[in-house]
Amino acid sequence: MTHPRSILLVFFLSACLLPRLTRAEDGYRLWLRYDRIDDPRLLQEYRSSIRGVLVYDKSPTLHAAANELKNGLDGLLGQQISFMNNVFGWVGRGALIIGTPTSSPLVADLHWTDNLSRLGNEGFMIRRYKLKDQSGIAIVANTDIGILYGVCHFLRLLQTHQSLESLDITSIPALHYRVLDHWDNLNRTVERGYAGLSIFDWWTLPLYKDSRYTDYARANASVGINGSVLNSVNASPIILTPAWLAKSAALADIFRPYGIRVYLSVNFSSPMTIGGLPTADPLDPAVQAWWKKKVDEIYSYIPDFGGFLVKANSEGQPGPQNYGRSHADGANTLADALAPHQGIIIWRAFVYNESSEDRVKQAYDEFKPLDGKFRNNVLLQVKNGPLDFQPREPFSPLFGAVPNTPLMLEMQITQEYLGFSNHLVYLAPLFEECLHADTYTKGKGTPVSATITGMAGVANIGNDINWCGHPFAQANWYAFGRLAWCASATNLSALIADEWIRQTFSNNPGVVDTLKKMMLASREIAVDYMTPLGLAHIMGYSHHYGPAPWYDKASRADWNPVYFHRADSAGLGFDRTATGSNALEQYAPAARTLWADKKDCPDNAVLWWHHVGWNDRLHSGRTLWEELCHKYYTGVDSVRWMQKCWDALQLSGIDNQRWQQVKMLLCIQQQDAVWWRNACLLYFQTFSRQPLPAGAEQPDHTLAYYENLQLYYAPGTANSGVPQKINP
Ligand code: GCV
Repeated sequence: MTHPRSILLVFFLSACLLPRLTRAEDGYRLWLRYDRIDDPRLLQEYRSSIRGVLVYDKSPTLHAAANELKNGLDGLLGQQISFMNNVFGWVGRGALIIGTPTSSPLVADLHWTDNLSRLGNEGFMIRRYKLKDQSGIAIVANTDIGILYGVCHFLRLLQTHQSLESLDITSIPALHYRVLDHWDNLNRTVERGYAGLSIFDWWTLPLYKDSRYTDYARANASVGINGSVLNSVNASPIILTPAWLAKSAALADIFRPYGIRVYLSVNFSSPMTIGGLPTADPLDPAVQAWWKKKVDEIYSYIPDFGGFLVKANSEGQPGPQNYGRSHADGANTLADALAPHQGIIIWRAFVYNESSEDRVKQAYDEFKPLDGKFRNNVLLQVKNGPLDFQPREPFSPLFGAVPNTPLMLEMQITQEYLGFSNHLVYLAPLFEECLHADTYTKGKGTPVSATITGMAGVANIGNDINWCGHPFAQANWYAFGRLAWCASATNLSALIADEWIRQTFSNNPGVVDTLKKMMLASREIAVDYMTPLGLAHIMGYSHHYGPAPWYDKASRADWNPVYFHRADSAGLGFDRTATGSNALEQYAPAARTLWADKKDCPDNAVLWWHHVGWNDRLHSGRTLWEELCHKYYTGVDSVRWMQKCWDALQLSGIDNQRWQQVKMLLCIQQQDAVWWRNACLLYFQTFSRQPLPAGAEQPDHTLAYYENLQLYYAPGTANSGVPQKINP
């Protein structure tokens, strides 16, 4: 018989151990986790610095800020914090004051007018104050949304265990537009989405307002995202019908207090498909009148509607060229309809036709001559690289090349070409590589970040419980927002990873250190096992998941991997210099010098710019073939290193649920990295005719095996959802 004392002991031990071993954490809270601070000294410091909050939450936005602060402080400090609304009242020691000089007489009493004038409409300050012989912390801004951003930042300081001793923070967004682009279809499939269905449940909107919409808005506001394009750029005209406008309006109402404006992607043929007109010619007066009327109608539903995002004459989408008109003609007609309401047009520059011209040159050729021909409320949205969101590609030559046209930089947060939501790839280094690349368009020191007005990120969000599929994919949403806010600052990837880890996983220095190392290395690791040395677009046709460098069956040449790598018996790579397609010429002369000479070109870009002989030596000292093998093998080894790092964290305090998830996902990543390495090396070996490194792990299958692997899509979901591998 069990002795009652041993039962007690079991209870006691389970109470101590269970939270450590089995505490469940499904990832829903993202980085907005407000668990009680477990460092007693810090908890004490925070509790004595924040004894109460004075806030005048008269507006929905201030109300949202106060709510966030209350949830955050109650959770982090492990006690109820009193919130007071008294306008003229008491300021006690440790009172946290939040407000604008117009809404709060206390803030006006601080006399920080000079500093406030620098903050603009969205910036904030967090500082220590002295008032009526009392001292404390104040979060101030010129606007209510500035206050919400300041509150979120303040909570982040607490979540990441920063000292509040000598606070003096001024933060102003670097870019005006910080927008998420959803590629969500109206049937809730998500183009290039790998985290379930769309979070926007169009069937139950507008009456059913899922609390998830508010959590989405909170998460975005916490990193300063201020716009959301609700539907895919491959847009259904239905989005502009009254029933769907009512649904979008319901979302806009929920997002408004959080500073998020709603935008819609529109189909250029809408005047025909839902308007019943015989044409969508942008210069036809009836078409122009239709757009004006439609836009007026939209503003009757959504008074602060942001505007339209348009993919025109690209990948089968209709556009002005269907009627012999230019992109400027098309954009300007829509812009004229939006201008009276202060709406904008975001016109995408992602265009390429079936032509003999190098695909990466086409967007520049099309849009450069149109510089200065767009209305003031048109922005051109340019992908980070001239091709299509590859693991690595140079910045697009359009940055800095159209000085009279405001630009949005489009990044892909969803990992279409980077292992979907199966692979751990932290994208901040990729985003930063583009933001800080020197275009030289106004002389040395003209980074991409200095040529843009906004940033758009193709969202990686779905209705999976943890929003993004892979627990680490949340970091890419987070990093996008933080980088869009601070676009001109450099070396932020580590800092942002640090913040995200502390908020999402743990403040334990060992955990932070290990995860940061993994995250910072992960993008280069993916490049190594997928597309090293400047290779690009050698993923499987259409789904873009695994390797298929051999593929040449697409209906268009520039959809085939063989078009991009140009392997032959002499060597590998696409000559884009003057002896080849001369895409190089589209860059400023000083930028070209980085890549022009094969001998000087950095190894990581050499196959993008040059056709390199198999036995040519690279900067590493190895021949091209040796270096290619080295990179693919290093990629696999590095994924195994990530697995070891992760395994070592099992008892570090990371919850078991997410620890198990990531462990299994890393197994998939390891398996896929081996697949990439074996398939690519076996294929390129048919051209190099050289052996794989002696003593290295040999492929466990033949090239024919890899070439015949079938990937299966669920019917009707092409480009959305994860393909299944079927062995031949
Ligand atoms: C929305 C790539 C993707 C397409 C995407 C397109 C675009 O080609 O594969 O799914 O379509 O980019 O950005 O418009």
